[in-house]
Amino acid sequence: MTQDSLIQIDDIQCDDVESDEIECEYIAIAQQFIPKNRTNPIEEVRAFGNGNINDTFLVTVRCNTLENPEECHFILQRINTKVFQQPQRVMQNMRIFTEHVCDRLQQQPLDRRWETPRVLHTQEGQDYWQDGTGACWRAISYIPDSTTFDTLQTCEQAEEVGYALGMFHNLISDLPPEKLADTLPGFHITPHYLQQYEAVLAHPKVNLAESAELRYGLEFVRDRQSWATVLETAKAAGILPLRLMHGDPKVNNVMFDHTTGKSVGMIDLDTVKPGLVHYDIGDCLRSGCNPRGEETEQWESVAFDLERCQSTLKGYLSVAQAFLTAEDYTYLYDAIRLISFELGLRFLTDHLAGNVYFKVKHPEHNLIRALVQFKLTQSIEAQEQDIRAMIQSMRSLSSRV
Ligand code: GN1
Ligand code: MG
Repeated sequence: MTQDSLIQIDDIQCDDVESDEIECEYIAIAQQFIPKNRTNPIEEVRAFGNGNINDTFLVTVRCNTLENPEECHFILQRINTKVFQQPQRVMQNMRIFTEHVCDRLQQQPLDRRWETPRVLHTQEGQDYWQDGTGACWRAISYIPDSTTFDTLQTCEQAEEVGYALGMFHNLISDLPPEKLADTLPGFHITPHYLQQYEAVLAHPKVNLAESAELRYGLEFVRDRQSWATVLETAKAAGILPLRLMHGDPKVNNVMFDHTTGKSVGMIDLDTVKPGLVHYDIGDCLRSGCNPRGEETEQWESVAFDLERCQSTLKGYLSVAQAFLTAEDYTYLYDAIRLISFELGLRFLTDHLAGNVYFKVKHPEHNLIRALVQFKLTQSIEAQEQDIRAMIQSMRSLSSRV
């Protein structure tokens, strides 16, 4: 917890916990989300996960053995309002989404565990809370007995990730896209990222000749600019329909049950909004089929794993073949290639802009991240025929298209 995240609160109540002053500030914030009639003290607030945008904490509340384990922890997040400039819209989307999915599951229960994170209200009944500095905080229920993985170890896990995304899309396939607001205009619109890149490139914060790595990145983007409009062109032509999407279905946003090892839900719902399911499929595969993970320093050895791709698509299509059209299949290969390229482009732009969007641990962090995604894209391109053949054979197994 950093000094610059100190918050002004008058009545901090943490006499009965052993905590330093800063933790005490966080406890006071977490307290805002505990109903007034619940007297259980907060035991701990600690940093949680590896998010690149929001700050996330796990709150532990003292519980007795009779209490529902779900009540013993919750997730506290400081919303990055430079990125999500209208947090009320984010929260409104989450509420509409959650209500819809809960209703659906009540009417058509699944034969396996599936959880949806709930928004917890403040003591005043609001779905987020602003502290004295204007920072925006929200709380979300914690899915008990579950865990996430930054990289996948097995094809079974890859299939479970695919199933989770398919189930997620299935559960919102009957919620009209216009019911949800656009919480992040331009998100996953590749031509928009190319425009930002060009603008930053005209006034870079780094020396463009600084390294061979940077030159590789710049050339990589230059050679693919004309193709990068592929999904937006298909969307504008009405070939690919606007649907609701998760927006950030990387593998560590899929929760796995501790005991069964099965996926039980998807978290990080900030970017659930109208878009293309292709953005999600591409994002899920660029994340799950890179065994080294997106944070590796060994970017030169990054490769796209075809077996995991097959398992993920198998899991996804086991649910999604019910709603995918023939055109949807046609664009799957481009989606896989595009979203890894797009993320590389976003990281590279942020490097050139002086690291203003994604959190970084060192000045070259975004450059290395960009190279990881570009190497992955290159590996996808080298396996194009195999990936297309795999998609074709899975498509012919589906009776509909
Ligand atoms: C960001 O904050 P996080 O890690 O959930 C980003 C995603 C990227 C991801 C890459 C709103 O997500 O688009 O794929 O980093 N989210 C936003 O790790 O830009
Ligand atoms: Mg996210």
